[in-house]
Amino acid sequence: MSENPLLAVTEEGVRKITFNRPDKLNSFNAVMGEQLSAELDHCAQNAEIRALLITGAGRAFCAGQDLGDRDPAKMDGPPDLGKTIEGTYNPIVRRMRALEKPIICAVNGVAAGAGANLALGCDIVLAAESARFIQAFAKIGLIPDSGGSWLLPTLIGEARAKALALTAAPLDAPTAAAWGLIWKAVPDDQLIEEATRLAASFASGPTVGLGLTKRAIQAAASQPLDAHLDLERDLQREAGRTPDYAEGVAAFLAKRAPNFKGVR
Ligand code: LHQ
Repeated sequence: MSENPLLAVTEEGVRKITFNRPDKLNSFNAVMGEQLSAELDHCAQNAEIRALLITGAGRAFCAGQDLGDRDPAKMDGPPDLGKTIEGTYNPIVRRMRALEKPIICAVNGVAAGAGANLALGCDIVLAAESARFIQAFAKIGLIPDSGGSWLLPTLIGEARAKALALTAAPLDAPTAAAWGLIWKAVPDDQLIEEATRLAASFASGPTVGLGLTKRAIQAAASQPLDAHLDLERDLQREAGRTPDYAEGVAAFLAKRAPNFKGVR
């Protein structure tokens, strides 16, 4: 078994997080959950980190919960999976959505169960053309979690969401992109290069404005346009006061590249 189930390194403003249990298709265990939560807190608290890139080691992205760790046959009574959701998956999804920095997911291979939905909860999802997304829950009598039953209909509509969730049929990455479930499918050998390039561009971008953009887009699902216009006003007010707005305009007018600092 791999020594550390989660690898993390910061390079030039990008925190790269790698799920690292390749022999178990990076299926999620308790240690990974704790480490990912701690990582997301670390990224929130450190100003030098301006973008995140999440990927998996080996041939899979993540096969969801490690089912060996949640085997009812090894338990005294019926399991309380709600406890696992409340203690592990929900805090991670909430942290990912609340983090006002872009999170790129490079789905390098199969993404199943909670693994698929953790990927879909990221801000920009790139996937290797050979990758597949599987709402595997139906095969074991569960429901899509980690935000899946919200993300799927929100991203691709009820008809496709229900079909994927009820059949657990694998969805190939090019179709996922064509349906708007993810941003892009890219040739396998170009995935990490393209994701890294994108992360680097965010790490030298106007971080505060990008974070407020994320907040605005996420708020759309929960309020009508009228209320949303007020939110846009408030967030634009905040963005307009950042040094990066002044720098962006100055660079544009001087016909030079901007030098964003990513601070308030
Ligand atoms: C695994 C796993 C795995 C352990 C592959 N666990 N070992 C939340 C709350 C609490 C509890 C329940 O769950 C949740 C959320 C969830 O995520 S539920 C959904 C859990 N995930 C799944 O049901 C997916 C299970 N995996 C699969 O269906 C297949 O492995 C896929 C389709 C992902 C890949 O298939 P193959 O490419 O054919 O690979 P494989 O099945 O041969 O797997 C390779 C190894 O990885 C194998 O171990 P072994 O020792 O035999 O080589 C698998 O047992 C292991 N593995 N997923 N989730």
